[in-house]
Amino acid sequence: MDLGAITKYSALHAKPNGLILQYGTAGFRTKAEHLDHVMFRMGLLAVLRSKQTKSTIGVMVTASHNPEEDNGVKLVDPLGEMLAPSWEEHATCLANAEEQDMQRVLIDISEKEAVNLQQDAFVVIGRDTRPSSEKLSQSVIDGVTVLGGQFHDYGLLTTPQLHYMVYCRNTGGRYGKATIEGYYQKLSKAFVELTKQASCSGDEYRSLKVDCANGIGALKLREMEHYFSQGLSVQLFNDGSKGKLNHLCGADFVKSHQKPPQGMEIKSNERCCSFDGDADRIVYYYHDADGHFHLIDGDKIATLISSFLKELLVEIGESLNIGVVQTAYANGSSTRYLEEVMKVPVYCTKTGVKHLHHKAQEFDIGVYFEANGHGTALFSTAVEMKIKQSAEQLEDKKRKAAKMLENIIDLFNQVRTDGAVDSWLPLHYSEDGQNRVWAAGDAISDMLVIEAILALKGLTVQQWDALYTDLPNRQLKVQVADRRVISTTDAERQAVTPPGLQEAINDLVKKYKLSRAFVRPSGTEDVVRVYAEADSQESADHLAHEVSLAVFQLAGGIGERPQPG
Ligand code: G16
Repeated sequence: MDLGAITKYSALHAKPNGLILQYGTAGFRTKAEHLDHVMFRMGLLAVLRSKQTKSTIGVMVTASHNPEEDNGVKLVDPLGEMLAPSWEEHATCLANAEEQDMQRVLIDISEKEAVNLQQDAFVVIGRDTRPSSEKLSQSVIDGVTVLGGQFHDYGLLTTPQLHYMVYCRNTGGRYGKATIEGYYQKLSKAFVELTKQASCSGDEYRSLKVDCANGIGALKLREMEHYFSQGLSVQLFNDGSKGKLNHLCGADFVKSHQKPPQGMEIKSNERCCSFDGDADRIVYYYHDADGHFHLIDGDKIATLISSFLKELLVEIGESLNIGVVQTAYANGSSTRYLEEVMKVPVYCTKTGVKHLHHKAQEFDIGVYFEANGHGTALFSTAVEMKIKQSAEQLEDKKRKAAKMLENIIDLFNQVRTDGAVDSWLPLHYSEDGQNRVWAAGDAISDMLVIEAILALKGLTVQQWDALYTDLPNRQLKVQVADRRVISTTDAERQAVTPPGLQEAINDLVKKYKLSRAFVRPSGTEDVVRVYAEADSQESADHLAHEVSLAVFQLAGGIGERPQPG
């Protein structure tokens, strides 16, 4: 370690005195002007992680659904997964070390993690379309180079595309080519193969309107569309040519405001979807003949996918265990439908795909989606092996179903292991010895999976929506002086602190039918999130407002008191 060079460069990326940031739900996020030092230091940390794992590590510069003025950084571990929790702690320590302590923290991490500093390091970098992203990714590069790491800067990418690049590189190209064309070809091939088998291929199934949140999704979908145009034609809106990133559009806006994005004309019963700012989330929606807006969120996406997978397994004659993982935001109706109608076990974890992913790994097939549209399906190595054998051996009808399942696995952007992962990965992290490797939730791949399933099943968007009726719900944000005063338990469904808050919520919930409410500090924005559901929209709105007032009073609200409606 050339400590002199690190000190010199670090001074060029100096930390504002006293600024404290946490590695939150999905990395660091705050106003872009506060992030230069964090980016430089995450470049350093990525080099250490790369040396320790003898693998390529990814650094994505993005603040995803946050406003354009924010930015952030997510680190990607060797198999395309989120950074390991122990390294999240290192990241927080390094980002918050005052200038004079930075070297010591760096050395501490190297010693604690037994990093061989002589080992080569390789880091791949991607960024979203925010005005601040290019400069901030240059700060990452400064951090990488000052520690002697090699790097490849992919420039503009969606977050899932960077995950793809990381595991392509760490699997020596065996999974796919670590290029943007490689990604387009891999997903499109699986999609086109699948949709060829669809008997419903009329225009209704072939066209989709996509709101790209004025973000990176627009650029990438435009580059990709001709690869899959045989099976689907997409019309892009909010493509960044005029509007602001995530402003009045995008998956987060549509989900939390329960209304269509601006800048998109929707005719009745047209199928539409929205990506978020870095294209790792997707939600669907449509207007019915009476002009009412219907949202189809991550819960209904999980239901569609898990029911399709279950049907395929029945056709193949395999009884493998499927589980669905949700968070506290999952609509009560979705949980009931999955458990009571589909007879699928459902589990609830804390917010953040890293938590859902972990739980989903316990099943042969684990489908996990947050209500906000972030999710995917995981297939164990055992499933992949069985399906592969079935695709080769079974009689016609079963073979067809097995082939479909193989294509679905590819389309989920999941690494197919052929059971030989050990021999070609420098390091793997399987906790149960099953060698599972994974794909991140990816709006583009999820969109293609959903479109393929709808076409194969001959389902219209209205029929999909009609699987069950969502309980009316409302999400609100409350500003408090320090959101860390709120701590939670039971997968974030109960508040532990501040004292009295949970009791207040319990009393409020009792006033409404079929009601539920919870609060939690956001891990990506400086707000407390409030969720409420009840038997009518009016009740859900009232309950959410009353809970917001309780948070404001008991958790140190700042600014204007929450207003009704
Ligand atoms: C990130 C995480 C998601 C999480 C969301 C909101 O999404 O990847 O798992 O649901 O933040 O988290 P919070 O409520 O803690 O702010 P994205 O799309 O912004 O990266």
